[in-house]
Amino acid sequence: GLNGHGRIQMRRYVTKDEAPETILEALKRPSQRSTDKIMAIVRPIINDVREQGDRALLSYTHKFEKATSLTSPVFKAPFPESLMQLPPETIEAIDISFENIRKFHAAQREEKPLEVETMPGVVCSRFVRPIERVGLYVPGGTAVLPSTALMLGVPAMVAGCKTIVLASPPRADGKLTPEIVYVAHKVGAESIVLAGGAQAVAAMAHGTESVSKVDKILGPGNQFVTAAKMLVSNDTTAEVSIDMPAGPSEVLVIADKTALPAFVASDLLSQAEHGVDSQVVCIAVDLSEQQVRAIEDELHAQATALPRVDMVRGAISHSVMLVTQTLDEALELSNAYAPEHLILQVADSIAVRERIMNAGSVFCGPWTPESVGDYSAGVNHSLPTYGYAKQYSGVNLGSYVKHITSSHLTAEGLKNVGGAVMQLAKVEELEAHRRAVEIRLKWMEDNKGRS
Ligand code: HSO
Ligand code: ZN
Repeated sequence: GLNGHGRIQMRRYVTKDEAPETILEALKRPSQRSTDKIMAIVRPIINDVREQGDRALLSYTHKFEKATSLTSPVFKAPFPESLMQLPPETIEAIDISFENIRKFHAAQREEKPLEVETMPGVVCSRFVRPIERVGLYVPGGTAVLPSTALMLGVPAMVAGCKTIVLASPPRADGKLTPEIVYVAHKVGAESIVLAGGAQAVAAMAHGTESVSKVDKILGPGNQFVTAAKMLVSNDTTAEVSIDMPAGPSEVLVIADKTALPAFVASDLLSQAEHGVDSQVVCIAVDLSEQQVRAIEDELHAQATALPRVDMVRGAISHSVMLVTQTLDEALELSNAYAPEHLILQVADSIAVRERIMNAGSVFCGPWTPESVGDYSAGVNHSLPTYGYAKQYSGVNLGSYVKHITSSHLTAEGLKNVGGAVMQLAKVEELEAHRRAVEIRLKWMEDNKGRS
């Protein structure tokens, strides 16, 4: 159970004493509820919202969020000031974070189109356009997450998306967290959908009487939200894409002898408090029994003093401490695990970072707790989990745009490349393709000297 009172401690393995399979097994993510079961729950919800629109959306919100007083599922901008009343210190914190996230994502813009002359007279180019309408899902649940609204909304604004729809489950009193409304206002959101779960995803994917249909849905969520995103993105009638599959949050900390046990423990705990299904991993490089103990003691002491100690207990119960002999071994394990967040509390963290192949976001050195990236440094916190850092990037400016390529040939260019085109068309027996070149080359021949 979650309410135990025993010592809060990760399972510990000394890698040289174990078979490699044991270590890989220990690094397995906790298994998720079967996707089939989740899909079976989510599918009828999506169908209801698609067919019944607002009526279904509202009734699911009444049922799941207990927000029975809610009579409309959407707030349209401009949002009234009364919905964003906040203490000045919160406004200031949001403003600082907003500005840093804006700066870092604005720097990801490609200022001018890419242009390459592949052969004389054959010019290939590529340019960027924003995705027109995006739907940003901000989870509710055990914590309010205005920071997630920032991480999803600011890059959408920077990219120039025309319609930004934000969805988040309302509180039981039917209201929305004022911080989220303030962020929605700052990023220029068109509307806020007061709904969560599969029903919110369905509403943005298909559109309802009052919810604008979007072209892409981004943002983290529980297994129902993730399943719904997967279903709508596979449904050709929805014409919508998604950012990436999402799983529970994770952190991996690599600590060597230079690391302070108290700092290491604090980073492990800031991830563990997200939820009982969070996973945290600590790789201790060449630490003595006493040094490993020091981290474990700190973990227990700091954990028991936390308000969310029950979450922490759950998370730590399936988390691991690995003690390796070398940094090489630690990096190999970390790259195999592909953590969402990787914290390097090692000597010369910047040099070590060069050797990271798989991770969502890397935090370097003793003065860079994950929390700074979660909120305010400027990097994005919407990152690939569950090992997907092997093939996915976290949310970034590129998540909100698409690239269009273009080619422009001169007559000279067509002469230069036309032979290759005609030959390949011949190989593929696509005669119309071949003739589209031939007819032009012939025209040039016939009109020689005339222009
Ligand atoms: N660490 C979380 C993001 C977050 N932390 C939001 C605090 N608020 C997942 O990357
Ligand atoms: Zn966090």
